[in-house]
Amino acid sequence: MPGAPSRTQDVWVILPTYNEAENLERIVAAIREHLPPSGRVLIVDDNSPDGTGEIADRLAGSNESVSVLHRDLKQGLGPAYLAGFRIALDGGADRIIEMDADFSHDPAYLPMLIDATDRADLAIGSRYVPGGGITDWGPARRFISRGGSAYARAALGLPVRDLTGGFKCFRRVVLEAIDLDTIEARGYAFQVETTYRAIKSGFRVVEVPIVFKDRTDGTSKMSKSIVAEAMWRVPAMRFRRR
Ligand SMILES: Nc1nc2c(ncn2[C@@H]2O[C@H](COP(=O)(O)OP(=O)(O)OP(=O)(O)O)[C@@H](O)[C@H]2O)c(=O)[nH]1
Ligand SMILES: [Mg+2]
Repeated sequence: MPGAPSRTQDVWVILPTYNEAENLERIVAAIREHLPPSGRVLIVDDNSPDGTGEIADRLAGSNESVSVLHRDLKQGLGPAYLAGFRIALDGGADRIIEMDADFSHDPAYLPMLIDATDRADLAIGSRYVPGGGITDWGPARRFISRGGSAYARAALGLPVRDLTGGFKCFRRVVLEAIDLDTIEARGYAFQVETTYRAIKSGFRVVEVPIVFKDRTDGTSKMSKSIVAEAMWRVPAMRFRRR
């Protein structure tokens, strides 16, 4: 229709939140600064007790490009992303981005991550390739993260350096192909599983360097059970009938 606003809504950022009241408004503004004008932000909030959901509603009310999915229960990152992916796919997304809401993933990297999917099907923001890194983490956290990626790489025989990171851009074909309905992982294992399935399905995966910053506001949802889940679920992925 001549004069109608563009309906192209090609890039969607899925932003899972649980108690990110201190970060949400600032991160959404920063994301929008770095997205193309047609880009969209979908906040997936699991009924955060700190009022994140109300902030999300306010942002969605005042920005046409922002929307919110409210879920009743905190079920972990994996189920939140899956619900967000389905909405993005239904909405016609061409590229779907995962990122944290706590500024660990710098929105300034968004254009680079999106551009990387011109030559690949999945682009991973990677801490463990030349040019990538981590600021502020102590030795214990570094060990868990690096060890986790090395463990998954060895267990699954994958050539990817950063398997547990959560700053990724998928082409829609990848999410359509990897059978989202059978992914049960909730924590880091979710990141490993989506990349594993993408590679097993024959898609091209690239790692682009990012420097990951520790969160300064809000609290971590990292837990022993998330690490434990990854320990058993990652090797089990190999034996899953696909
Ligand atoms: N919707 C939803 N979001 C979650 C859940 N758990 C974590 N998140 C969000 O997922 C992102 C990553 O979680 P973080 O707590 O930062 O986990 P992390 O990066 O491993 O830990 P830190 O380095 O301590 O921040 C953040 O935006 C969280 O708010 C959940 O169960 N549901
Ligand atoms: Mg974090």
